[in-house]
Amino acid sequence: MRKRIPVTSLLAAVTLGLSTLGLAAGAGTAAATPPAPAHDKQGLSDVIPAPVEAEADPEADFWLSPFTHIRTERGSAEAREVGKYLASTLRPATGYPLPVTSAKHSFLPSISLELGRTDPRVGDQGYQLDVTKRGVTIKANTADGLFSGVQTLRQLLPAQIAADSPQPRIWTVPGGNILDYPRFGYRGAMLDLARHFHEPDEIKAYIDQIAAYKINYLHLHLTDDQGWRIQIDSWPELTKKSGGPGTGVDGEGPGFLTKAEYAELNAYAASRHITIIPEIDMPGHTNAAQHAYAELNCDGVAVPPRTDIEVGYSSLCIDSEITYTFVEDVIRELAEMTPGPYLHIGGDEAHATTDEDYRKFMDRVMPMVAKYGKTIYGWDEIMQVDPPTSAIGQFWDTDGQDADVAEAVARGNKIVLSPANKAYLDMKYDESTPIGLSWAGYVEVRDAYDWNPGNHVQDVPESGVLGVEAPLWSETLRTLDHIEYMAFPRLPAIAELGWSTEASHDWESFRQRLGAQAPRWEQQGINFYRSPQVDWQ
Ligand code: TNX
Repeated sequence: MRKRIPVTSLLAAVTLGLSTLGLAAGAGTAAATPPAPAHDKQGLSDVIPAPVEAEADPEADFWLSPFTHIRTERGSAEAREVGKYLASTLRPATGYPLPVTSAKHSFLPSISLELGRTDPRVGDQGYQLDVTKRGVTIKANTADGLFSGVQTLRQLLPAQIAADSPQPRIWTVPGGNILDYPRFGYRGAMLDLARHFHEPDEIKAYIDQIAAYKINYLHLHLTDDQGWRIQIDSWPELTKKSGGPGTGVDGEGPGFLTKAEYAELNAYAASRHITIIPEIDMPGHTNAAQHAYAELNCDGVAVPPRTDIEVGYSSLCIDSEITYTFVEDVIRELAEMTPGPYLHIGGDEAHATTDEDYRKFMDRVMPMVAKYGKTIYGWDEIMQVDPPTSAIGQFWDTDGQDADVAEAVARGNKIVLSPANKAYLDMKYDESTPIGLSWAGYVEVRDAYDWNPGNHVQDVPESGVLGVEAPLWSETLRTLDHIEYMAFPRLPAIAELGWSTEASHDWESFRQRLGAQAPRWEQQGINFYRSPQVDWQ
């Protein structure tokens, strides 16, 4: 019966809150037991990624109400931003005002975001979340940690919290406490803007989706044979000739990011505690640049544009000085516009460059990255040329071994794991998947989940692993719907591998929790793949 009350205004929401919560007798005490259907309450551990420790207390459930306020630490602008973000995610579905304040109204129920005074295990990304009848307290040492705690809280609320208009219902947060922190500091996703450009709004939508699973890096593959997708002022033909109409696979992926759009994306990502990593792929995958500028070709003749999906045929001209002027200009401008610490220089599949030339090229280019204040990041091939130990290698092999990578790690380099047969979100799920590629095999949800980043690469100990990343190449992808279909549900699998403990790794548990995410994705209109391996709710 209660469900028939149309809640379209705050007033109605207040009325609903009062009557269903028994708050007329005293705000904040929430002593009455609301008649919420029991199955509708989330379990304290029904979270992806699985939390390190969760102890439920069924006597301590908290109900969001029209009186709930969000309290953040006085003096921390960052914590306040997290509070405002939390309020903005909870207001549409609840219709509650949820004011963000730094004042202590101890008589009002609150969600409190506090910095410091944590268990030592919390570190710089973890958090503690305590739910009692009187409120929710999230404690962390950093705003990143608070933001992660907020993502957990969102998942602890019923799925309808993702709706974009007020829902007449009771908003139960299950009682108890959680202590949580990541196994790996780096949990990434990658979008390929070169094969098909994705508009800034689509990228922002993806940022919101991945942030919900505690992904904290977004790698943008900005250049490749088919397109150049980032404005570079000193080489304007790059985007003029290789970023416009007719560029991309089948000539159907036009577009590029202006510097203003790139800055805005970085700011948006930062508001979701995600760091953007830009990639300029070289010395191969460079046809778009060599089409835009004749002088980047050894014979001085511009190459025709390419709209097919071949790889490994292009190479910058290694012995020509103008190549290094070009590369330094691009690295300088990119470093200037990138707040994050990493600059990805690609380095993969340089089959048209000899090994000797590859080394010559990298020996000149890698110091440029350091010169402009960034950390070198590249596909695992860069590990062949003895990069400085600060350089990060992105492992994408399918056979779990690479002697150059193991040697680099032994010297002190760290790697990020993106094995193509596990973590590539552009691989088809099975033979019937309408989009995607299959050169690394089919990757069903269980394939994406059932591996261990800590021992995946032969002779690489867990201490050599910075984290995991799920790349999404765009040869066959055009739209946000396509991105979502390939990322969901595999992206949450990779996110869990990056965050949760090895001891908690359990396919049965994961597939249960994954199935329970479906109503949330439906509320958000996420176009996900209903894998037959999962019982979708
Ligand atoms: C390999 S893996 C590539 C990309 C393709 C991708 C398609 C790697 C570093 N390079 O150029 O887009 O496969 O799955």
